[in-house]
Amino acid sequence: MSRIEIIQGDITKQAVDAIVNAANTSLLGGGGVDGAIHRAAGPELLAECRTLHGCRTGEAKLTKGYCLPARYVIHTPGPVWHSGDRGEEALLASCYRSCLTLAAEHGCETVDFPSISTGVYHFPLEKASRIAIATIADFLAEHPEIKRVRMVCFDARTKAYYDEALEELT
Ligand code: AR6
Repeated sequence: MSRIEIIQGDITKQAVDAIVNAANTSLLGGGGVDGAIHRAAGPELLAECRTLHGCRTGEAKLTKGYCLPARYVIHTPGPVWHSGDRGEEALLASCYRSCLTLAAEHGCETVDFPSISTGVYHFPLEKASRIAIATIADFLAEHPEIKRVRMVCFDARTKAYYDEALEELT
């Protein structure tokens, strides 16, 4: 699937139509990529997030990007990994689908994702990377209007797992 790319980098620096935030259900900020996005976007992002009244795990909500180079931020709370028997895999797939659905509805052609749930939420990276790539590929097959989706991995280890998952697909 040539419309999927994996890069290593900082998602807050990407000039794309939409970046995805690995948020929590409050949508009021936190650590990790969520903290980085709020810091780079500025306080207006938090002000808009306050009007959204949170978001359920596996769903997504869209805001403007404010001081970010990206036009929109799509916020999705990923599942916290427990032991895999609380629907974590289906919820993670739902995060990717919900974000891409919103992106398509808002005319986004380029979308960048961080590795949802694999930081403080402890989703196993190998499983998470396979779910992410398979879900994105399925969505893109039905949505030619989205031109490119990238996984923006913060570190080399994370990137290696997504590279592998993409290779397995092709
Ligand atoms: N660009 C790209 N990826 C990043 C960046 C960045 N600037 N910073 C961190 N990452 P995490 P989660 C990577 O913990 O597991 C927050 O407190 C990071 O290395 O940010 O979904 C929220 O408010 C890792 O690979 O998200 C929630 O409470 C990936 O992003 C909770 O954390 C995800 O790690 C969500 O936990």
